[in-house]
Amino acid sequence: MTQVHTRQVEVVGGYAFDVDVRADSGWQGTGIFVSPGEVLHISYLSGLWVGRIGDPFHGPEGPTYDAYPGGKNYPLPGVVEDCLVGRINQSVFYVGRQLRMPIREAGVLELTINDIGHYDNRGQITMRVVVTR
Ligand SMILES: [Ca+2]
Repeated sequence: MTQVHTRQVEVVGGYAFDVDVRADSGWQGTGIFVSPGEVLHISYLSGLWVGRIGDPFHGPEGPTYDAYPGGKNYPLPGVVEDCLVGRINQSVFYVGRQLRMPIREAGVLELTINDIGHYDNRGQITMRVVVTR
């Protein structure tokens, strides 16, 4: 697993991190450990990526042009390809532009693009991850 660049930033009432997620890599460890009782908030800050050279760049919501659901061997099957998805242990979930999710299982947050062919991907996006109790 790749370890991505994570920067801790100051926020009121919790701790927060800005995480760069690359399009040309599979699961990327954020180094952010979450525990039951906490709430995970993820929101889009900046950047664009693409899952195939020549297609229009887009954000973590996935393409709005020529979009298809991910196949059964994708990180999150049945959900639009090239969107941002997350994983804690074996539990995979859609992130997109924004997520608010209570934590039920302790683990490290990982992020990736919902794709299996990373060789033709370009760009990266930056997400803000806030963990509150
Ligand atoms: Ca691709």
